[in-house]
Amino acid sequence: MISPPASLAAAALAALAGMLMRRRLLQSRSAMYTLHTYDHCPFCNRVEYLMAISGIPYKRVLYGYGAGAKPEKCDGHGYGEGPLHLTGKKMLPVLEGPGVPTAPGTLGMPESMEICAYLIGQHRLVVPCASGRSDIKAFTTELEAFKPELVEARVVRMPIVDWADSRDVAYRRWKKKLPIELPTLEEQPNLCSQVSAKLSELPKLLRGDNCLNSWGFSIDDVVLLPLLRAFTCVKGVNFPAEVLEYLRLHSTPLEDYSRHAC
Ligand SMILES: N[C@@H](CCC(=O)N[C@@H](CS)C(=O)NCC(=O)O)C(=O)O
Repeated sequence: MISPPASLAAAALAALAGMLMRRRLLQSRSAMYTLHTYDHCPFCNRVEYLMAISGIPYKRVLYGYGAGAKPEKCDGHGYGEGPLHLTGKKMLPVLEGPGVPTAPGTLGMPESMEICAYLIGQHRLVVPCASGRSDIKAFTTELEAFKPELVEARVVRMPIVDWADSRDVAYRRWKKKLPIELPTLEEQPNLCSQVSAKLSELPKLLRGDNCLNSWGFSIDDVVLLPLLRAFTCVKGVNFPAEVLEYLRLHSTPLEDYSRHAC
């Protein structure tokens, strides 16, 4: 018969071994993810923020935005195959990796929130669901309204793979039903100061430690961060220090637009 202290020690050792095995399994799995992504895409950015903040390593594969669009269906815009080989659709993000659930005949999992849900479950992440807070909803709607006029003509000027080919920008303009020719950029001080004023309301919505809720980083943050980040390409918009810290511009693989703001 094993004495109580010896059985306790054996149980502790078994628990430790189990923990180490689980950690090794997670590490080896997570290192094998590939995220097919557009740097500018807010849906893709959700997944990238979640993975970066949760410390899940992944390989980034970026695509030109026009690649995979069929010219015969897009008034002559588009070229090549792009991400079509992944799911048959020209739609990102797509997560690829061992164990990632995929529909028959596809290579990866689409849909940003499904990818987030999968990662949260698979890695036992503590990322609480959306809170439904009405103040966050109002802030998001009001900020989003400035995006077409301030962000659209600037984001396509960011030096990212998404726009490396002039056909990428042309496809974007066609997709957004805008004149294909990019307009000359004009300073928009009025709109910039309205956005700056809106951003100055955000710190009081950040009730947690560098996050929206007191219970920690959550889906509310995953959804809001990409919208905020979009405005970093606009010169003339002021981000309060707390908002800049919240944006974590240097802790994700996303391009830091603020260095190229125009
Ligand atoms: N419901 C999808 C939407 C993803 C989505 O709309 N992605 C855009 C980029 S922001 C896309 O791939 N668009 C392809 C195109 O417009 O050609 C998700 O949440 O992942």
